Amino acid sequence: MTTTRPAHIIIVLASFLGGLAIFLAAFLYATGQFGGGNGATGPSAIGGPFKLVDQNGKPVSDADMKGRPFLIFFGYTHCPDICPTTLFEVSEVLRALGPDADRTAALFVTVDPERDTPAVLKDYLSSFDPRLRGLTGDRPAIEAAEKAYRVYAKKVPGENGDYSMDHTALVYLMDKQGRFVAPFKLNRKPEASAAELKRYL
Ligand SMILES: [Cu+2]
Repeated sequence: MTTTRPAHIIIVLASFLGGLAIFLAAFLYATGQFGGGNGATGPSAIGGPFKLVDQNGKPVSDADMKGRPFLIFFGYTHCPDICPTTLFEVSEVLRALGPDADRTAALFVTVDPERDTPAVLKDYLSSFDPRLRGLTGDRPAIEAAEKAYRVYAKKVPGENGDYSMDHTALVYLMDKQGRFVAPFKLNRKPEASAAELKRYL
């Protein structure tokens, strides 16, 4: 008879804690402090509309990506280490994909549009796989893309008016419908990364 009461309290407590956990996860996600990981990442939480131009001045929007899985990551050409390394690794994945690379896309979106014009991106990307597309746009267009992909980017002043950019360095894997799948792992053989990407073709 008395056993129902503690059980009831436990259920109430459990649902309260569950609710709290969901709220916390949503809060961290919304504020961009959630670094990824499986389970808590909703399918539509990352990704959304963007309207930018590539290194050849050609308009590129989320609608152009429909029907193909793609990788998208944010950075800037003056980045000292992470961006060039990521661009190199993604180039290796595109090479490993062979002809299938044409059925995917790899988008490098600048967080520094003031310096990264299409011409600057074109010159910079000439050192990497030619199928990489560098995207830029005006400040509001870049900020809209950053917001859609929950990307953090902030200017850090340096010497003599120079500056660097702090930014989210995750590579996102998006499916054919433009939905977020998972952060894309690059610390493995390019063939393994290519095989994962192929599963979404
Ligand atoms: Cu970078």
